[in-house]
Amino acid sequence: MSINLRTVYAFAREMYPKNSSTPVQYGTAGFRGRAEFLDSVMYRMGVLATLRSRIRGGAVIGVMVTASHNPEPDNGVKLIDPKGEMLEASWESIATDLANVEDSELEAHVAKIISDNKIDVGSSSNVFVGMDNRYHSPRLLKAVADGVIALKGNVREFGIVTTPMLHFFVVAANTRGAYGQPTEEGYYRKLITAFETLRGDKLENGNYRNKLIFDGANGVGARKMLQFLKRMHNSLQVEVINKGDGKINENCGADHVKVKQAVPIGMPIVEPYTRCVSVDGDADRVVYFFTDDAGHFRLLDGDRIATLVADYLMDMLKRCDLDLSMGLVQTAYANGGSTDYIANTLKVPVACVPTGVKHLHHKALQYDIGVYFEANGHGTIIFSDNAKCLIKAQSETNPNAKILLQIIDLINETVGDAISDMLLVETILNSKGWDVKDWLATYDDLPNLQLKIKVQDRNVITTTDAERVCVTPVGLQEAIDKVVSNYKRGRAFVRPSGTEDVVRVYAEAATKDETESLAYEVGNLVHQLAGGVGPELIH
Ligand code: G16
Repeated sequence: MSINLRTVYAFAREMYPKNSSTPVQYGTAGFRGRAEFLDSVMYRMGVLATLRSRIRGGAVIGVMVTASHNPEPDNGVKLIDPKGEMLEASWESIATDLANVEDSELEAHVAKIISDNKIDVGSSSNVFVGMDNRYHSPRLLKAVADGVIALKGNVREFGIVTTPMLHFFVVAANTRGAYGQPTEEGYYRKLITAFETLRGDKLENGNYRNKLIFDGANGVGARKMLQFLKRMHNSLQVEVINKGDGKINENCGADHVKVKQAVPIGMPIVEPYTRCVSVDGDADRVVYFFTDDAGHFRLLDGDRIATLVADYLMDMLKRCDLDLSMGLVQTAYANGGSTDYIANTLKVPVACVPTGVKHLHHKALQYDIGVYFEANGHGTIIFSDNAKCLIKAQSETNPNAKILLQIIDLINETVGDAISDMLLVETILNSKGWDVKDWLATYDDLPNLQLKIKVQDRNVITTTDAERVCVTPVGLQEAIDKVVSNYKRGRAFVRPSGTEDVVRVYAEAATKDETESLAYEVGNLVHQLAGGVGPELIH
């Protein structure tokens, strides 16, 4: 196959010219920003995915058009490597450079990527693309597809899917069906079969009730949850809210519920302690919440899911008589209460890494069973090949190992998957006979608060030690330390967001009032020392 790189430039000039001179950067989860400036980035990521597939011997690469938890005017793109992981770190800078070159330099730049990486441009290339339900996503998806076509790659469009569905399709295709069938039906079938086999006819148990409210954030997660329900055999009663009538993520969804610590818009009046779930705009994160009988909002976030799952899996390993290493991976956002519980009660090794699923996933691969969750509800569990082999062998004689095999099938190991995670939580709560009260009673969260600070250039903030220590601007960390030392059980850190143009502040302390005061003190320090813009600190 002969490829004329002139085509890459011609397409760009005619259809996807670069319309912004503001540099863009491959951030926490790919590129993100206002949709009107992303056409050229999308086209170029189609080009890059095609090259990436070629360098990986024609394995499928995924490109997901989504801005996940961001507001409606934003969009973005996440690249998925052949094993379902986020794009390899060394290619992030290649992606950033490619996204920023001028149109006139594009042809030469692509030629350089090809020669630097010794890519055989005549070889086959396969790219899967999917999108969320933002109104600008179809336009941007077409730009990605044209990028693939410009380099004569094969493109398969999946339309509107959740991010974790696309990860699933990529891995299913690259394992030639061993992981599942690379179709929507294949995805539903695998998860529903595992869930319903685990549940059997025991729909309720102890304090567990078979009913929940599902906040779909007006995103693709709502649509797909409805598809799940159509195919399930009444094994779970779910009332879906925020199905798509309002704006994506606006006053609803996992990010809103977690950060604002408040119920989403559109909540029906429900009995106290009713289990409620919120997912984000592309359904790769999930948090639980409920309102108690005093009308107080209570959150069960990613830390809670991680501890519930780790506890359950440890118990299952004992029942299976298997000695496998298990580790739990968190980020600096993990509540101090959860970290104490994991280390001192569960006695599971716990690691802290920088924000971003790519970091957590990478670390979790070091264990036989790696449980990773960000506090915002983004996470999954991964089982090594060794663990899977041992569990399979044990399942010949041990019924618990059979259950564990179904649990593995229920989990989307490729990436955090809100619906799969929710089905897993439901399975565990059911098996324990727990309601949300029992779950919440496992440990106490420290009160915590997040703020967003607008600054001129968020990159003036740099961090180390898994983002817990701020390196620049010089003097900021000393000032934070001084403030924190005045608060009982106080902890705070600051970091630039990799998905929004803000600096994030996290604070926790012994009481709610102290937490608020600490967060605002640290927020003011950022505002003063890191070039704050505008008067307010945004909660
Ligand atoms: C993405 C990443 C998450 C990260 C979140 C916020 O989530 O996948 O790992 O926690 O962004 O990142 P930041 O604080 O850097 O803005 P999503 O759900 O938006 O794709």
